[in-house]
Amino acid sequence: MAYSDKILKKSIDPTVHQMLARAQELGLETAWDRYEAMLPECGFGELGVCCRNCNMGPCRISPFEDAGPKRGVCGATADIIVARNLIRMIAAGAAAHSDHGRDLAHTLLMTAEGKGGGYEIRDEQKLQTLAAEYNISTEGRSKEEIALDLAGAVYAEFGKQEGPIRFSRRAPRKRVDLWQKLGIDPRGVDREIVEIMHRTHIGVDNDPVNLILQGLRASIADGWGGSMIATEISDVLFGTPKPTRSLANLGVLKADEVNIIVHGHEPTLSEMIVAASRDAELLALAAKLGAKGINVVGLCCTGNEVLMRHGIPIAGNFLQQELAVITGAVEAIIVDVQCIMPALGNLTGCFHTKFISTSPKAKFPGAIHIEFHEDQAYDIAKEIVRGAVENYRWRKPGQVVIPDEKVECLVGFSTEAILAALGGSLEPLLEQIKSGAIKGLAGVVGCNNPKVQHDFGHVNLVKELIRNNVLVVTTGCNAIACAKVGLMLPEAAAQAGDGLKVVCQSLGIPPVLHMGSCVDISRILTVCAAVASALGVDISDLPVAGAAPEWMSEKAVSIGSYVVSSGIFTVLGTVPPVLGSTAVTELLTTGAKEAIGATFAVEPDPFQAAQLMISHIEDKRAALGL
Ligand code: SF4
Ligand code: MSK
Repeated sequence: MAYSDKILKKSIDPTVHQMLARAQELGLETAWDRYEAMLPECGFGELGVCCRNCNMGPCRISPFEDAGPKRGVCGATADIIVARNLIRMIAAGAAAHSDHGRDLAHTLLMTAEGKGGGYEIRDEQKLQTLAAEYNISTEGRSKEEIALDLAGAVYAEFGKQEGPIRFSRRAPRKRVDLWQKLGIDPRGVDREIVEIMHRTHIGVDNDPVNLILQGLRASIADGWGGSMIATEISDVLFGTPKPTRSLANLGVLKADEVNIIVHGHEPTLSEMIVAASRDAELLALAAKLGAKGINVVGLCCTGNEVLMRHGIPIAGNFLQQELAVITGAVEAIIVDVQCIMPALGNLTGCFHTKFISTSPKAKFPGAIHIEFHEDQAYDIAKEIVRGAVENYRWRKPGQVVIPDEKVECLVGFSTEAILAALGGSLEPLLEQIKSGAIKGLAGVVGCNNPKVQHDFGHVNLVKELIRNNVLVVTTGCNAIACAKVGLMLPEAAAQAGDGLKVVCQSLGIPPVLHMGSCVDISRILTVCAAVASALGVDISDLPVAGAAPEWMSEKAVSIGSYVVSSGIFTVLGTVPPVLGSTAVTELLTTGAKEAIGATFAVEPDPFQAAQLMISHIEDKRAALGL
């Protein structure tokens, strides 16, 4: 079918074209329509120069040299306002990741106490490793006893008032020394977030550099704290991902089965929904109602969690959430926290789809709220799945339009799985980097954003990197974009440069490795730290770069900040709201290099972005004498 230019420009994904045309036909709006209705977006907001931090304002600083106010009522300049706004974004992003980590610690605690309604400790090896890291004795103790102590220890990290957080010491010594020298070696993430909120209150910290440093400190507490705890404890509870095959894109929805979408971020609920979907009683009920089975699929990072661990198919990334509902084939979309559009309430009301919220922290207009509690996890999950199955009878087959596209992928590349693929040690990877077969590593992550063509930046940046022998590791919505175009198949090695191609072919791995959800960027930090320590250098010395081509969330601001604070040059594809301050912009794009050995760059064109990353990698290779 031929689609209008307007539709084609919105995405490179054919399922998006098809479903946007379908939305038009049905008179339904999506994020793209709402984005257009928002134009022109507020110029003050785009520049980051609007302040609402007290009720003498709102104040906005004129970007014009010769006209308009240059100070807020309190005297705050554009530099102060931009810096304050930016670090409040970091605070929100770090809070989201870290609260996710805290919930996992809670689930571990409940499980260890025997109150985890269906959860168990699946990766005892990782439990032992983490216990050793925390100096928890394991000798002659049950896994529950060890888990109880571990849960207590990681819980305590969040509110730690003084002293380092444990996982931050996974970073190379040189990096830790630098953090200490700059005064940004973080305490517990809760404390760092509170301090951001305090410092950005009217009349507290009014030094842009001092403000940004606190933002970096909170972000490090996220990356090397809250997020890393989320990843590690998820692995203990649900198993560390191993390579597994699956499918990606809207074509994973099935015309003859009950379709259940899990969407959001935490694995706690989705793990149980997957388990409940295999319950014999519910399968029998589905059959009785004429469905051939129960098909659970994922969206966004909750989807990534169950994709990585169970090979549950992934229906799409952030901007596809509404499109999945518009297929008319979804019995229930079950959500927990983060990246869930409140628009789903209205939209699901146009179909038979049940929109079910489960977290006490995240309620939505138009949603049915069935609160999830870990101590009754399986029973609640079963009730939710039962509701979805019973809803199958209300599906209107005439309203169902499911795109055909679904693409195979090989996922599940946790740090441990990468090591296993390499034969148990990093040495073969280091050898390939030293020989130049692999030029370096790139972490490409982040969201979708209707400001740019959906998936265009993600896919083209990654293709360009692998073509130039850069091995790509990915998480979040970039990972889903790559899976949808076949970049996560070992066969995609054919699209890589000669050196990377041979390495991938000999190991049987794709040139783009799916490392998990947004919090699992902590896995990328762990790999970089291990490589740097093996070479006796800092992370900032490595031929490594990061990118978020289509980012939109505050979590992405925290991620970018902790990645740069860890010494990794990072290219953003959409512009952060900082351009209203030359001082802050210069600090982030140039000044940070001297202080922390890495900077941000902003480059919307993915081909140019790839060049920036490749030339950075080349420079680092040269400095290492490679
Ligand atoms: Fe205006 Fe200052 Fe209040 Fe911000 S803190 S709203 S700049 S008076
Ligand atoms: S889901 S934070 S849109 S990557 Fe993690 Fe995707 Fe960004 Fe949400």
